[in-house]
Amino acid sequence: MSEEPKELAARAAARLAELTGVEKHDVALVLGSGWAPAADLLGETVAEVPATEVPGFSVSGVPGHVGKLRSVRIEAAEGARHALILGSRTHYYEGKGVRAVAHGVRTAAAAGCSTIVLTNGCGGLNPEWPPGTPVLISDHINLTGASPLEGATFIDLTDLYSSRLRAICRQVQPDLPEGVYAQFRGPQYETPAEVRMAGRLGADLVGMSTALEAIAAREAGLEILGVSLVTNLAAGISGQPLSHEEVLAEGRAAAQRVGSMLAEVVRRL
Ligand code: 8IG
Repeated sequence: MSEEPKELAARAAARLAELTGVEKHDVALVLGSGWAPAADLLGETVAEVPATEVPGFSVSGVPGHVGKLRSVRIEAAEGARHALILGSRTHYYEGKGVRAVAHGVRTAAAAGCSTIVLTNGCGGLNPEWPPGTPVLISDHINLTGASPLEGATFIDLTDLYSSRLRAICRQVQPDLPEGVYAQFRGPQYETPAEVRMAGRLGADLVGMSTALEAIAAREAGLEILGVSLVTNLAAGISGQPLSHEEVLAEGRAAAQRVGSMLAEVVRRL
C-alpha cells in the first residue's frame, strides 16, 4: 500500500527543513504560469532546492514551470517572515493523480505555514481586463469532476478565498478587481462555447490549477489567498487564438508589478 498523503508531506517538510536550514516556514507561495520572475522580488533567497530532492515532488513537463523550491526571507516590522516558494506545481491534466496535485500544498502545511498564496496564469472573460491584469480570486467553480480529498471528508468551502487576505491586498493595491475562477481539466484551452458556458455559470476567469489546490489547502487548515494573472483573454472573447508563448510573455511583463505587491502583502499578514 502506498504512503498516506499526510505522511509523505511530513517527510517532504522534514527534508526541506534540512536542505534549506529553515526549520519553520510561515507562508507558502505557489507560482503559476509566468509568475516565476516574481519570486526574485519577494525578498532575500536563503536557499534553493531542486524539487526532485524533496520526497513526492517530480519534474514538471510544462515550459515556464520551474521545478525549484525556494526559501525566501522577507523583512517585516514584527520580524522576518520565512516564505516557501513552490515553483513547481503538478497539474491535474498531467495524469499523476490528485495526490500529486495536492502534495505541494500539504507540504506547505507540514512545513509550518499558516497561509498559502496560490497564483496562476489564466484566461479572462471580462474584456475590460487586458492581459497583464492581476485579479483576486473571490470564489471558484470546480469543473474538473475531481477532488483532492479522499473518503467522507465533508469540509466547508465558505470564504475559501479569505476575505481577510483579500482586504489586505486591497490595502496595498486598492484598484485590484476580484473574480470567480473556474477550473477546467485542460490541458487544451476551452472552446469559445465552453467559455460562454463558464460565463453563464458565473465565472470571470478560466484556468487549470487553483481550485483543486485551494480545496486541499482548506483541508490542511491553511488560510488562502488566490491571485490570478490574466495572461490572455479566454477563447472567443477577443477573437485571437491562444498561445502558450503569449502567456509566458505577459507573465514576465506583469511579474515586476505583482511581485512587489505580493511582498508587501506578506509583510502585512
Ligand atoms: I495561462 O485561457 C492560461 N491558463 N483553462 N484557459 C484555461 N487555462 C488557462 C488559460 C485559458 N490561459
